[in-house]
Amino acid sequence: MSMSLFDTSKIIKLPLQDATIEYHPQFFSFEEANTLFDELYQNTPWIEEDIRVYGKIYKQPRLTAFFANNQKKYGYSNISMTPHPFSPLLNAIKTKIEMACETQFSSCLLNLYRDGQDSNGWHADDEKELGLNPVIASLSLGAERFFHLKHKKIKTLKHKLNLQNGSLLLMKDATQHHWLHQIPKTKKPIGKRINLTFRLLK
Ligand SMILES: O=C(O)CCC(=O)C(=O)O
Repeated sequence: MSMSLFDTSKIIKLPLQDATIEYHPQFFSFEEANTLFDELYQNTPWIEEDIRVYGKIYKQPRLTAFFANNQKKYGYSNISMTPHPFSPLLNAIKTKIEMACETQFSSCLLNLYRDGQDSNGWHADDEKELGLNPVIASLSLGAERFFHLKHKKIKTLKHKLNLQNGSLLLMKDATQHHWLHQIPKTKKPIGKRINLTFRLLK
């Protein structure tokens, strides 16, 4: 598919203390985003990982797949993911995002939220291999889901935004140091959502 040029006219900077977060609502048009969703949904080697919570094993409440341009494994929450090589489609998405945010990425974690019962609990993207102040570029495709943010120390500082189909969220500077984020479950009947988070693993 051909991808439209990046439109800088609509970038929303979230006014949050101790964070640098930009939201690009229409990074991809709805039409492009729907095509990307279908291709990634069909052609990604999705897996359902086991996670350990307080010594008990559960199924992770979403499917995942990990891609990188090297062999480095990525570990979080007792999970160690071995990368697949980037597909031409993922490489094209990566290049467009790299141009937009003037940052190079080495890996991409894909999450598939099958319905409102799939979720991603409170966490920061602060694994050691991401280094200090990582740039995390997070692309949303498919159903809209709420993205919650809360400050680690100042309990009154919270924010939520609805991540729309085709949108890109950029988190930079000390954001991961000061803030946690989550995708909560919802009882609303909603469709599937794919999220791609591009990262540079050191
Ligand atoms: O699905 C999302 O928008 C968030 C994904 C996320 O936080 C992660 O993979 O670390």
